[in-house]
Amino acid sequence: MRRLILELSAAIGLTVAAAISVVQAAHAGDVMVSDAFARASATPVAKTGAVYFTIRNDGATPDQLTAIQTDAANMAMLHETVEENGVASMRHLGTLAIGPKETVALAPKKMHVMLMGLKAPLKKGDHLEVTLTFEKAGHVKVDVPVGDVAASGPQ
Ligand SMILES: [Cu+2]
Repeated sequence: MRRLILELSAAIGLTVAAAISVVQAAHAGDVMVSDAFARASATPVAKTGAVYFTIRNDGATPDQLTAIQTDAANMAMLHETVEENGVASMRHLGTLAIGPKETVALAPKKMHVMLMGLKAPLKKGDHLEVTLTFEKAGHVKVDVPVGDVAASGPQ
């Protein structure tokens, strides 16, 4: 009996580990996307939101992120946060290049995917599906868990 319980718990442990790895990373070709998260909306009437993740290019040639799509919002685009004279503002980036063997992290105060025209406010615990299109690797479907209003990483 004791042996059976041990084997069962080992099997459950493996299942949980497998499920977590599926949630934490998605890839196509040489491109891997991991550590995705979104911030919960601060108000129930929020129309914009931000999504963050890390992109790694394991290939020997450069690739670039060319399009972002999600059913959670009317539009999703890449934004860079720039600070000039102490004032932070956002700038739209058309594409994002990822060099061979390079890792690029979207993070608060650096870069984010801006969701514009949210269909519903983002609630902690929700999951969004975001599809990233790379010039060479193609489409990568990313599961994005929603964290706290001020989340700085996946929780
Ligand atoms: Cu923005």
